[in-house]
Amino acid sequence: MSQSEHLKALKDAITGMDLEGIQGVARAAMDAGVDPQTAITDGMVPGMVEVGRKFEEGEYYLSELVVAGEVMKDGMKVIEPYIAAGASNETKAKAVIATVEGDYHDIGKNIVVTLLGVQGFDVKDLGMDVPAAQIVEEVRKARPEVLGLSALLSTTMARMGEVIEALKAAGLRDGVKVIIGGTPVTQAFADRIGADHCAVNAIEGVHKCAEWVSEGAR
Ligand code: B12
Repeated sequence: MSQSEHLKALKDAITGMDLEGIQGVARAAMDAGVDPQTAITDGMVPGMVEVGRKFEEGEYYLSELVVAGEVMKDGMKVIEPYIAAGASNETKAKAVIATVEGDYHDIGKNIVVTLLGVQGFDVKDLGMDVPAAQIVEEVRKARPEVLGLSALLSTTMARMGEVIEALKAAGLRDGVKVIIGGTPVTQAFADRIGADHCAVNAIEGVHKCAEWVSEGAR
């Protein structure tokens, strides 16, 4: 099988909600030497985008979203160790990351956590549905160079602004770079709420974090 056939098989396993098959498909891609990051970004993620489109068009229901999410997570379990094996451990900085309150989407955030780890970040992952007060408390305790926030819903993205306001109120905003990500967020939104950067995707976002640290961010 060629690389593009492996990527298509990964995408099809997600859109086909192939819970039994995904790990075999992912293992075959890794055995064939497909780059693990490419397997995620050009294989599984396009599958999730397709699932979202079908949901929007009424062809898929919530149950399908749930299963597709599980399939993606099972695939990640196979692929993640291959990414971690290439870890550079160069950065030596701290990051705190969370999906904001009211939002139960964590697949994209989890990819960011993995990639930050590969860059050598010591990552504290607070999970999903995390209230602003808890995020601020973690920043106070860990004093990370970077805070990453994720939101996938147009109804929860406003929470990111609340986190930044709470950081300011606690006198912690100047000590940390804030990066936001997720499908509904834009650079214009980041500017409006006072975030430092809006990630185009996980890879670009993690590069930005590494750049900040190499510039001596804080
Ligand atoms: C899977 C999924 C779910 C799963 C989530 C499972 C899980 N554990 O995450 C479940 C079933 C729980 C779910 C529920 C709902 N969902 Co949903 N879901 C999706 C779906 C299909 C895929 C999301 C995904 O995982 N994509 C793959 C990942 C890898 O991509 P990503 O999250 O965008 O992340 C990438 C980047 O954005 C970036 N990134 C993300 N976060 C961050 C953070 C930082 C710091 C950085 C640097 C980068 C970064 O990195 C990632 C890799 O590049 C999307 C459709 C879509 N196209 O996004 C809908 C979607 C997000 N859901 C939607 C909706 C409406 C819902 C529900 C309200 C449905 C309902 N009626 O109940 C609920 C809400 C639940 C809640 N309160 O959160 C809508 C949102 C519309 C909107 N704009 O508000 C979407 C867009 C579907 C649609 N087209 O209508 N969903």
